Amino acid sequence: MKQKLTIIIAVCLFITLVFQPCSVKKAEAAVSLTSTKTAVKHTKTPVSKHGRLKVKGTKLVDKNGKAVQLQGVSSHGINWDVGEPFVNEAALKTLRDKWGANCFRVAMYTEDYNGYCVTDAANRKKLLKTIDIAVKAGKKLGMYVIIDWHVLNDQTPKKYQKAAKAFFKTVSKKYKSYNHVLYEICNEPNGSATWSAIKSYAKAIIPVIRKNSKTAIIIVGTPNWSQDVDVASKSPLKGYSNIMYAVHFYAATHKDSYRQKLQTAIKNKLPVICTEFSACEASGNGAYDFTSAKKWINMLKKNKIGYVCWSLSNKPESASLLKPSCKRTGGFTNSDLSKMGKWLISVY
Ligand code: IDC
Repeated sequence: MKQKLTIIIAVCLFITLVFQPCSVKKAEAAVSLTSTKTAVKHTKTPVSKHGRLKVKGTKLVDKNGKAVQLQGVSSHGINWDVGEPFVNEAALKTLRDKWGANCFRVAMYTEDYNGYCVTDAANRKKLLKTIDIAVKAGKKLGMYVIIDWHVLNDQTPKKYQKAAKAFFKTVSKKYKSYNHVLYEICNEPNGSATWSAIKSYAKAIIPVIRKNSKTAIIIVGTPNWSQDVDVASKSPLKGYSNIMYAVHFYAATHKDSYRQKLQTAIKNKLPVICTEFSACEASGNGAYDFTSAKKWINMLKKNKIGYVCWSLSNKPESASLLKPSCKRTGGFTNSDLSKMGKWLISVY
């Protein structure tokens, strides 16, 4: 009997010693690659869980009226070869399952390098195809997809308003039966683009989308590279539903005074969403300021404001979530991630 007990204890000890370090290692790997618990165990996809999103008061809410926080990743410009290749189902699946993202933003520049408004018909078709790949992948994977009309060099969205109307007519018609598509109608108005000019543009575009989709979320950029949400909050658009306003930040450049603008917008009850951010400088390069970035993220989490990180690319610049050496376009592993990429998934 005593001998039997000794054997049992010895076997138990053996099992513990051999298998425990192994399971600990596995758990560590899971933690370093996946940050949220839900990211590991999807019983339902984000879209099957939340359904069509709505704006209620200042918040984005789901089909049951419960607040939802979007956590997303933005493509780099799909008109660049450092952006387009990463827009595919395998990449989005990794973002959903390993990173904990529930949203993908497909960024299409309007004027910069081969952008939609300055390129030829063949390339425009290719850009629409890339958007379609993102939308279809999002549908299959149950992830929200933001279609972003990426105003930047063009400064004022009024410049290509006619093209924007045609574009949003096309995409809102094409995707009218999909409940996972959101429209961002002007990434970052800047230069002399005033809030009243942006509002006039929004008033031209919103009805075009509403003709096809009565309820899709429409995100409006704000002056000064989508920083002046305080200005927008003093004079929001009237008479429309499911409208949100964009705030963007690059944490090494935009600190307390910019967070203050967001605080003002929150106080004034503006429905805000952060559709672009990074921990680096506004140039997309330079050093990271993770302390400032954490302050932003804490503020966003506290107020349940969604956030989308720039960008899914291996371009050698600080904002890229992948290392320049990453040759994969999907199925990214931990070693493919840049310092920014690793930080991001630790925050989700
Ligand atoms: C940057 C890209 C960079 C590209 C440049 C083009 O990271 O590779 O050459 O655009 O002008 C924004 C813009 C976003 C910028 C990003 C970083 O929305 O297009 O991307 N940024 O500069 N606003 C603030 C920063």
